[in-house]
Amino acid sequence: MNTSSFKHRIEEIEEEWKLGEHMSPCFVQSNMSITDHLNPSDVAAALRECQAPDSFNYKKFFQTTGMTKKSSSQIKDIFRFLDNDQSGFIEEDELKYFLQRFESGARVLTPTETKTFMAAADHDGDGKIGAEGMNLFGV
Ligand SMILES: [Ca+2]
Repeated sequence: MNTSSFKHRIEEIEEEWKLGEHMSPCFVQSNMSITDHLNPSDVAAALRECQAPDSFNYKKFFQTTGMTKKSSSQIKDIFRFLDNDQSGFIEEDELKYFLQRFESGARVLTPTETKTFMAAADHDGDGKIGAEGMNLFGV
């Protein structure tokens, strides 16, 4: 690769990064698919159970998807998948788009659901879910 085409490639990459910043978290592509870890029909069933706004129950959701039966290393993978910006935490915004990480056509969580979910998982009260909240996925 010569210098000018290398420079061009760098510019392309920078352009892609800029585009990424304006997208909502649910549209940023990840190499991992949630169905690498979960059975697609279980995920579909779990999403059906919480179709109606304010009907989301994280315990029920984790049970139906089979997340409660996963090993701690699989839970870590799922956690990283939900941590869309790779900050090491699941922030309120990422929680809002939680269902869309499982199915892109799913609804966003309502403010009440997001707050309830956050309160249950955010044990140290810093407003985001860190490693301490991972236990939640294994309940
Ligand atoms: Ca994050």
